[in-house]
Amino acid sequence: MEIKIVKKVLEAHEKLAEEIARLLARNGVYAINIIGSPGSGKTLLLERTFEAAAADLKPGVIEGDIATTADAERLQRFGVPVVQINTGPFGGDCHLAPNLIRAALEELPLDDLKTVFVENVGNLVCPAEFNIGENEKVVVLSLAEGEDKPLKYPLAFREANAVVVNKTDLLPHLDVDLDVLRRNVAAVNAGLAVFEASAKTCDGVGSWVEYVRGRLVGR
Ligand SMILES: Nc1nc2c(ncn2[C@@H]2O[C@H](COP(=O)(O)OP(=O)(O)O)[C@@H](O)[C@H]2O)c(=O)[nH]1
Ligand SMILES: [Mg+2]
Repeated sequence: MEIKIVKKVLEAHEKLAEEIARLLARNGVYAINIIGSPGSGKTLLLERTFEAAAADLKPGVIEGDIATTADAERLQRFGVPVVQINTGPFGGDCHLAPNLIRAALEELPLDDLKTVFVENVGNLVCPAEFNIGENEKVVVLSLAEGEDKPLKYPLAFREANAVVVNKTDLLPHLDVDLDVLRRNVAAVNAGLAVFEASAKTCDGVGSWVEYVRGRLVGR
């Protein structure tokens, strides 16, 4: 009996994710689901991305956090539509489920948008398990987390199309070997596009922005 219930919930999630994917496609909107640990730099990378290319990317944002509207507030200066989801009132889920994404999309002017960036709840575990109808998942991993994280949290790296290795400006202060990190990423998912960047200094951010622009070509 219990197994049946679990299966039904998962089926409902999958159906909703498919519905979201159709809704996005109908509106010609490309959705990127950003996954990463708390503090890896997801929001700062979004800020840098919008500084560089908000006019072209015409982004909308769904911000996922257990509590606060802090990240939504940080993005307000760009004048882009932002919806904040707090999972705290719904039991503090560590991921954004498709029903929440569906509700958030209703608050976004999809007609006017070319991209939707979802900043998922900060962690490398739960968000990797959910298809939310996005076009692709991207992991933001900061160098300070250590080079072993792709091996320890392989699903996120397997599900993603790209990883932004952030905070490269901290390299001189850390005992992290970038070559080992690259090898670990490749061991988990050889097809993953790897960008090395510092959202602080903007070093390398351009290549990431070009990657996103490339996703919109012909759409
Ligand atoms: N040194 C350095 N700090 C960064 C970088 N990116 C983000 N930070 C800092 O790391 C902290 C967390 O960043 P935030 O964007 O809030 O991470 P999020 O929790 O993943 O959204 C903030 O103090 C940022 O200023 C970076 O590339 N280099
Ligand atoms: Mg954030």
